[in-house]
Amino acid sequence: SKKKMGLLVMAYGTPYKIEDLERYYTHIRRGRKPSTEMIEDLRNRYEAIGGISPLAKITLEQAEKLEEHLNRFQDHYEFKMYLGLKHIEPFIEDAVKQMHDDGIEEAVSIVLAPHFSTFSVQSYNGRAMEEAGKLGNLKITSIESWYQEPKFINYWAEKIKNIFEQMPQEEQEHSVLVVSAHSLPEKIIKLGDPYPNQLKETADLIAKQAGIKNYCIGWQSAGNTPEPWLGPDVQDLTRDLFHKHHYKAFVFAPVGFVCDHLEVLYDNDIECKKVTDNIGASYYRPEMPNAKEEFIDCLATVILNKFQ
Ligand code: FEC
Repeated sequence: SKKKMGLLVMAYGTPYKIEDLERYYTHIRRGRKPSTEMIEDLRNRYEAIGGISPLAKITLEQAEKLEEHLNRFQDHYEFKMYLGLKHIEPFIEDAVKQMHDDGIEEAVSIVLAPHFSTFSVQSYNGRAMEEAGKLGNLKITSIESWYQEPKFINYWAEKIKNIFEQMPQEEQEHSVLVVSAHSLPEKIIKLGDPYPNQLKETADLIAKQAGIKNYCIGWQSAGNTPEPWLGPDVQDLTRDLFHKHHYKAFVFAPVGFVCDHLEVLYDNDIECKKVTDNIGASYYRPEMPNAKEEFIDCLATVILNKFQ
């Protein structure tokens, strides 16, 4: 008979309804309540993308399809999926507890974000490990990063190539690709965090495969705190690139994310587009991976490689 294998899929989480917004935001801020203005500002951003984020639905679909795909394409294990979120229920700890209660003794975990940082992926994995340690008799093998998976690079390279091919000739010759991820506090550099280099490497791999010469990396969605964050911010970068090179088209590839959600639908599609509108350049943003078959296959490959 097949061996039972827990599949812990971890992701950021989003408010399910607008009433969840305050406690969600408070959790992101590690228990510090946001001010009324901050809540109002966040609510306005959710309203601008249609009232609530599509993230909850997409994350669940990704996790369910991943389990299904894994069980369809191999015979060795029977994967059972548990969804664990960083900032809203079902929390990472809830998922680990459920796994333990179901008698699972071995599991593999993946975070739905491709790059490793002590601030992002490590905090997901650390929470899962800590809970498993408390419960005992549950061994979790974590995947730390998966941006190098050729199917991931291929996803973006193909989508980007398509966009460039469909541009008017005039734009094609004066265009730039901006590859981005979520900004993090700048202090991670001093701590030797691999995150900035991983984004750079991702951009190099994608640009090479897509045959793009003009490209750069940028950071987006920086937090609302006084400390310095990794830059350049994608909006500033867009303005600078325009002033230096007079590009007629900007292609934004937010490769640090995998879904349509606030950071993409607002920070890219509204905020970056404001800048390109303002300078009179065209705005392009390839489709996010979401629960597309090719992306589920990419995640499944990453998981199965862990067993070789
Ligand atoms: O609801 C949605 O559609 C959006 C969900 C969402 C994703 C996301 C991804 C990342 N974040 C990362 C780090 C930080 C740090 C802070 C921070 C703040 C916020 C706020 C919201 C929010 N994040 Fe997020 N992030 C999403 C949503 N994030 C809302 C609070 C309002 C704001 O600042 O805009 C700053 C915390 C602080 O103030 O102390 C740091 C990282 C990722 C990508 C990796 C991952 O998905 O885990 C890193 C999706």
